[in-house]
Amino acid sequence: MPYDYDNQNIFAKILRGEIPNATVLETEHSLAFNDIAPQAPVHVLVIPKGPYVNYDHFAAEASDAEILDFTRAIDAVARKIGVTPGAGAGGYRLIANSGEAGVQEVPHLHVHVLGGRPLGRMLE
Ligand code: DGP
Repeated sequence: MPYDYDNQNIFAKILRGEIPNATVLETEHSLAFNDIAPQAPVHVLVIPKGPYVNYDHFAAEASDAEILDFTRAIDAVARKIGVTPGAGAGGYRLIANSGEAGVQEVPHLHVHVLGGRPLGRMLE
């Protein structure tokens, strides 16, 4: 299935510098910034710089370098904001909403990094 990337989505505008963001970390292929509507004391979004709609698209078409960079960028963010398990804050949760049923609002792949408080059980 071809992936239809919308160049006007809000994260594309952030990547082009058309909308400001509170950058947490930037790497060659990834950008991390604070969520505008935080759901926890720590709520960072990590996005690949490439035009990928969702995880499905990214996994299918991103280069190995992009995938490695993105994977490591998520870990680097957790370390930088001090939520890695054992670092005091007690860990974090990663969420990548994908598609309609996943209630993905912004059609550019993003991983939510949530932490800074006990997050409770999500899945029973
Ligand atoms: P999702 O439902 O997974 O697509 O969540 C999209 C997230 O993006 C949501 O938590 C709010 C955040 N968001 C939306 N617009 C902006 C924006 O302009 N700047 C920032 N920093 N975050 C945004």
